[in-house]
Amino acid sequence: MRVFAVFVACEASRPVTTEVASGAWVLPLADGRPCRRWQSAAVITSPMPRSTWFRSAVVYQIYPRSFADGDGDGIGDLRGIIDHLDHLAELGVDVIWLSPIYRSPHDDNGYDISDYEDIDPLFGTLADFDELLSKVHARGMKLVMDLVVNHTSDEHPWFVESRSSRENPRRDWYWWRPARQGTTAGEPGAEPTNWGSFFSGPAWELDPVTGEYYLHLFSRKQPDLNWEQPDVRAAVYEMMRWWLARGVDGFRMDVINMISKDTSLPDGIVREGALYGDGRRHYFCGPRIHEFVHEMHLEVFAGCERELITVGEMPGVTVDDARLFTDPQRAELDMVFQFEHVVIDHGVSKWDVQPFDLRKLKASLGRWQAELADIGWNSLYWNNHDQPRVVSRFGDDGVHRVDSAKLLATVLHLHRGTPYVYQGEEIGMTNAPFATVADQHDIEAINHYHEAVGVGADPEVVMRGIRRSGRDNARTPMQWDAGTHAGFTTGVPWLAVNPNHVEINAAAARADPDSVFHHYRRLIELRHREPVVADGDFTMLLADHPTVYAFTRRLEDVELLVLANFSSGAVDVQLSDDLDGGAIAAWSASEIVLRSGVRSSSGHPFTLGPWEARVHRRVVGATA
Ligand code: TEU
Repeated sequence: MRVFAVFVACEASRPVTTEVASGAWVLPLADGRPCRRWQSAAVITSPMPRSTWFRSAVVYQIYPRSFADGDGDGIGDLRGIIDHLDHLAELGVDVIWLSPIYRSPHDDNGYDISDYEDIDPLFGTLADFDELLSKVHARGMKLVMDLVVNHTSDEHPWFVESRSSRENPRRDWYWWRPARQGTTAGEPGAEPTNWGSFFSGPAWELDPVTGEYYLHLFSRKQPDLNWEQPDVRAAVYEMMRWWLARGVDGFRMDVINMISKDTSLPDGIVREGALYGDGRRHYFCGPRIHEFVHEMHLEVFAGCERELITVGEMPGVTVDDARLFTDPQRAELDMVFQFEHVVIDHGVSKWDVQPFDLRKLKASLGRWQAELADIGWNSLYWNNHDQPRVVSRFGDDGVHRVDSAKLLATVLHLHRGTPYVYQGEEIGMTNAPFATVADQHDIEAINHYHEAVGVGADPEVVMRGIRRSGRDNARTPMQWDAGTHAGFTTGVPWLAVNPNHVEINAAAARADPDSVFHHYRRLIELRHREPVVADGDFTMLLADHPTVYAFTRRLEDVELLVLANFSSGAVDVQLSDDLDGGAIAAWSASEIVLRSGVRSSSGHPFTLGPWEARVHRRVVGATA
């Protein structure tokens, strides 16, 4: 780590920047002699340029509650993860991201934390965690924690103190405001702003003890921290350093682009038919967001010489924002999770599902590839614990389930960026057949259901939206085998296992060399083997084709051509007008390094069968 001292000896003088040994005591020199009259000094550490190891890495996300239950209580835990590390080692992933395992009342399944430095007994103990970490490292993998610091649980001691009285020293660790002027606290519309919460209802909760409202962008049991308060930031950085010192390899940062709010707290626009104002423009990438994220980098990561990874979850982030957040020169984050490609089938809301349009998907992903080509870095994902299963969403979870699952993997993993595999995606798990709201566990869907039906919506229509978009689709227990409860637990699962586990399960997939599981294993191998996959330039082809996703990757003289047919019918791919002529000739001699799906019998080199995907490789200039 390099350390620079910047001294301003006196007003007139130009600041003096001197590189010094880290940790050394220094005194400014004026005219060569120690000078005691210096006015101000700043020590800046220009962080070491961070290694970009993550570019050829693949991350596997575990949702501990649903991964594997080691003690039979029906809820997944750390023991269950330890018992299944071989599954991940065989898949070949490099990093494991754990959704929250900290002490929590589980109002939002752990994204409401009451103690950042302890493991929830549901999941195990700190000793179990250390055992897991050492076994992950022993297999050459890394482990990333989920950092949830936009909000805490309302049972976190910080909030318990803060709500205790208006004079409490931690009062401004959260956002407290009196009722809107001219209103009486508790009346509808008396909330300080008209913002709606992501989990339905207003984003402000009146606290009877002090008669003031506190802000909660998510559930009322998830009060937002006030990052304007430097002590809040210092406490968060200290907690992060504590986990780094314990050996973790980085953080996935929950809604991190919401930590800076417009402190004047203006009302949001009320869209037609909406119950509340849309406050997002007042807290998505707020005024001090880059300052906070950079400060976090300097305070937590700059001093750490281990290879770490940081990814910020950022609903609503734009490519321009992402270029700033992920530009290594700016020392902020390695990558962000953007949401554009996971809202392309959203109508007025996520519950109003629109038909899938491949051109829209290509337009969005193509733009992120192009815009982060020269600066920054992309994350690549279809699934996580908040999104419905991609094979049911953009693929075909019926007769073409296996082929469409493989195709979706090929398309995603061959883009330029770091791929994320969500548990169950590697065996082609699908959305679940939820009948009624009683089958739901997720606070977002349950609150939405009651709010919508409460204002007269048809319950079946609301349930249809939840079946398509609900987060519980991603949270049904991992399907390990065809046995009772899919081998997830010897107890009663907290959420029903998808009945299709009889067919779709890890044991069957690992035993079948042609399964989705082994396709993912080959894709990950390809990324580890071929530098063009990690670093090759991306060029979109056939952007307007309604069912074919086609692009090239090029690094020096190695080029890949990826072709994927997002339909159940065969399709002829006309490439020539996209490449410098003679495309067919140029590629038909190429080697196919990965293929999945039904080959077309047409014999035309570029006819793709239903849900067929291919990866061609050629060395440019090499003659056949
Ligand atoms: O998600 C933030 C977020 O954008 C989602 O809540 C999203 O709005 C919704 O689920 C998509 O429909 C993060 C976590 O990933 C999520 O699980 C938490 O519920 C949320 O933050 C609050 O911590």
